[in-house]
Amino acid sequence: MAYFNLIMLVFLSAVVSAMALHASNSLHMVGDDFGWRVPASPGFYNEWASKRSFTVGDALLFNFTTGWHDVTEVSKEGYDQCKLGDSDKTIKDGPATIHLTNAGDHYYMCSYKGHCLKDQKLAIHLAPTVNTTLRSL
Ligand SMILES: *[C@@H]1O[C@H](CO)[C@@H](O)[C@H](O)[C@H]1NC(C)=O
Ligand SMILES: *[C@@H]1O[C@H](CO)[C@@H](O)[C@H](O)[C@H]1NC(C)=O
Ligand SMILES: [Cu+2]
Repeated sequence: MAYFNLIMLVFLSAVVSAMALHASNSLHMVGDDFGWRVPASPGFYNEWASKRSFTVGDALLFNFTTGWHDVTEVSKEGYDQCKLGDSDKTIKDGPATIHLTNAGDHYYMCSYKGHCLKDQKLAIHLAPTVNTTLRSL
């Protein structure tokens, strides 16, 4: 009987930690209700980002109308200069969800002419995941 209880306890703690792990993954709506388009003020998206924290396992939702905008992850250089690199992959269909898997700095821009220069671009810092499975044992 005690053995059975122990098994149940291990099982339940596994379920709880799996839930904790899942709950820590958030979907960030880029620009909130404004969505992903040319902002009215420069620095709009980085101001949005500065109020949030991003962790591996999270996702970004770029809400835009297909044919009006797009989104590409670019290098820091590409971000600074508003230029796509040769191997950069543009997502043309909106809304677009991008899953965040590698910790570190990530840069995004719209490739429509002039949009990035008007600050339709975003830089985020992605923190490594906290291993809640390990913590709860
Ligand atoms: C994207 O923006 C449109 C227009 O503002 C809105 O109706 C729609 O609900 C948004 N999509 C998501 C996934 O939030
Ligand atoms: C957390 O750590 C456990 C035990 O080392 C490992 O099995 C599991 O894959 C890790 N989970 C993540 C999300 O890194
Ligand atoms: Cu655009």
